[in-house]
Amino acid sequence: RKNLALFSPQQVELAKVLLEMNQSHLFEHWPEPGVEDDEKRAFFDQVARLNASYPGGLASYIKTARELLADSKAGKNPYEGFTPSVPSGEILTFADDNFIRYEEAGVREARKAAFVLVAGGLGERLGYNGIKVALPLESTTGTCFLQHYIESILALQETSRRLAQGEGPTEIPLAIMTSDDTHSRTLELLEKNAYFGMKPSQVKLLKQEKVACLDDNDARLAVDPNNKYRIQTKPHGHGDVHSLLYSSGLLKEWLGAGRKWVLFFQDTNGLLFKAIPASLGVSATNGYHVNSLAVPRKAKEAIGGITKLTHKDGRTMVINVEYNQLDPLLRATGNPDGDVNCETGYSPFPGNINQLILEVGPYLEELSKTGGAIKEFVNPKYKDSTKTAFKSSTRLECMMQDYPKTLPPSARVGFTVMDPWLAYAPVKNNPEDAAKVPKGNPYHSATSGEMAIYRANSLILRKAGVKVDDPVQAVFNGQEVDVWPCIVWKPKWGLTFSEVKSKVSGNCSITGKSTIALKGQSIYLEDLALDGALIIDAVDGAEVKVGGSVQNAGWTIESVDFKDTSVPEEVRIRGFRINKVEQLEKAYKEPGKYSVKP
Ligand code: UGB
Repeated sequence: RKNLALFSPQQVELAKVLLEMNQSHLFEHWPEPGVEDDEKRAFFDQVARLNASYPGGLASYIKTARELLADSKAGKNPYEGFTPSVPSGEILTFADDNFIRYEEAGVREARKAAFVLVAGGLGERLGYNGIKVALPLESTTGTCFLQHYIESILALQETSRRLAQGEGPTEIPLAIMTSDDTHSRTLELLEKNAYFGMKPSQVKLLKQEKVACLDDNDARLAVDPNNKYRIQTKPHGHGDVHSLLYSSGLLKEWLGAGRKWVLFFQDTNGLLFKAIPASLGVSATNGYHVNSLAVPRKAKEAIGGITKLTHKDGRTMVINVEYNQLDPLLRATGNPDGDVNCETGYSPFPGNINQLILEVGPYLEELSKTGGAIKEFVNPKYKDSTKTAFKSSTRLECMMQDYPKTLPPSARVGFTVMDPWLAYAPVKNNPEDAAKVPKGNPYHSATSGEMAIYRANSLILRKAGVKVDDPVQAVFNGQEVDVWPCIVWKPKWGLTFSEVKSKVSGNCSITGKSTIALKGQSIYLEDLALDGALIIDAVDGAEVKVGGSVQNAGWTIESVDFKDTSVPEEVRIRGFRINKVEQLEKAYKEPGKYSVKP
C-alpha cells in the first residue's frame, strides 16, 4: 500500500486483481518506496503482459489453474464418462486415382489457403542448441526446414495461380508462431536469406508469451528464483496459436481477403508438403471444418492417437488423445492390454501428426466465442502422495489439436490418413533416446528424418516409372536405417505426383549408390541411366532435358559419431556426413532450352 503512489492507475488496477486473487505473497518482500522503484515498475510491466496475453486475463488464468489443480489432486480422469473407439476417416493411398483427384482439388484450393507454422518450441527432446527450423532437412543440398517450407508454399502458390488463371488471391500468406526462445533467431534466419524468396510482407511472426508458474494447489504465482520482482514463467504450449491468430486480427484479415483454409504445421517434418495438396483436397471435397492429418501409428509411439470418444450422455467427438493418455484410457475402459498393435502391425488409432486444416469461416466464428482459449491441462510433479506440494513449479499448458474440444456436435470434424512414408518424418529425438526406441517403431531423429526424404523421393520416382534400386541397411548413431539413393528435388520441380510424373519419361534408372539433386522447375528426365552423382541447377525459364548414361564415383555417406564434438552439431546428430567424391554438375543461369546428354 505504501508503494501505491509510484504506479499508474492501470498498474494499481493490476495490483488489486492480484490481491483479490490471493497473490499478496508477490509483494511481501518489497522494500519501502524509494528503494528499487524501477524494478517494481518493471514487475508491473510483466504482469500487464501476462494479463494481456491470456484470454480473460490473469484472474481467469488463476481461476482455471485452481480448478485444474483441484481435479489433478483428486485424481480426476479427464476422460471421465467417455469410451474410446476407432473413428472412421478418409484413408488415402499414394498415387491411386482417388489420391490424384484429391491432389488436383487441393492445388486448386491452395490459392485460398494461409499457412501457420508453430515454431515456438525449444525441442527439449532433441537437445539441439539452435532453432529447429534452421536444421538441414537433408545434407545432400543442406536445405533447412524453413527454406523448404517457404519454397513449398511458393511452389503451391505458383501452380495454384496458374490453374486459377489469375482469379482470386495470388499470394499465400505464412504466419510463424515464435516464442522468446526462438523469435530473434527465426527473424535473423529469414532476414539473412531474403525470406527464402517470399515477400517479407507475406510472412508474419506472432510471438507467444510464456505463462505464469504456479507454486501450490491454491495457484499462488511463483516468484522467479533469480529475480524477486519477476513472476517465473514457462511455455504454455502450441495451443497458443489460436488465441494469437485471433487477437492479432490476422484471421479476420485472411477471411476478409477471401481466404478459406488455414493449414497448421510443425517445425521439423520434411515430408509434410507431399501430403498437403491431397489433404487440402479432402477438406474441400468433404467440406470439413477441421481436418487432422494422420499416419498409421505404432502402439506406444510418441504421437497422439485420433480417437472417437463417446460420452455416457451420448455426446461424441473425434479428437487427439495424447500419447501418454491413450494407454491408461484404454485400460480404464475395458481394454486390459492398453495401447497395442492390431493384426495390421499398427495401433488401430491413427497417429496425429499435428497438421490441421481448418476452414476459416467457422474457425473465426468459434474463436469469436472463445477468444481462442483452448482447453488446458496441468501436469504437476508432486513431492509425495498427499499431493499438497510440488517438486518444482508447474503451469497450465494447451495443445493446438485440442481446438475441436469446444466445438458443437454439428461441426464437421474429419481426418485423413496418409501412407506413413509419405507424410511424416519429424526430427524430435536426440541420438541416445532414438537408439532406445523399440525395434520397428520410428526413431523420429535427425538420422531417420533425412533417410525418410530419400526413401519417399525414391518411392515417388518408382511410382512415376523410374527404376530405383532397393535400399541397403546401415547403422548411424545406433539406429538401423534403410539407405536409399540420395534423391532430392526443389518443391517447384514436383509438389504433386502428377507434376513429378510429367517430368519423367522413357526408361530411367537410378542405382543404389547414386545422388540426384534437381534444383529447377523445368528439368526433364528422359532415358536417364544414373550411376553416380548428378546435380542440375536451372533458373525459371531454363528448360533442361537430362538423359543418357551418367556414371561417376558419386557421393558417399560416411559415419560420424554423435559424441565427436569436433563435428558440427547438425552433422553429428544425424550420425553421418556426405563425402562429395565426384559428380556431374550443371548450372543454367539464363532462360533457354538445354540438353544434358553425356
Ligand atoms: N511448439 C510451440 O510453438 N510452442 C510451444 O510452447 C510448444 C511447442 P513438440 P509435442 O507430431 O509427433 C505434438 O514438442 O508437443 C511447437 C503433439 O502434441 O515437437 O510433444 C514446436 O515448435 C502430439 O500429438 O511436440 O507433440 C513444434 O513445432 C504428436 O502429434 C510443435 O509445436 C507430436 O507432436 C510440436 O511440439 C508429433
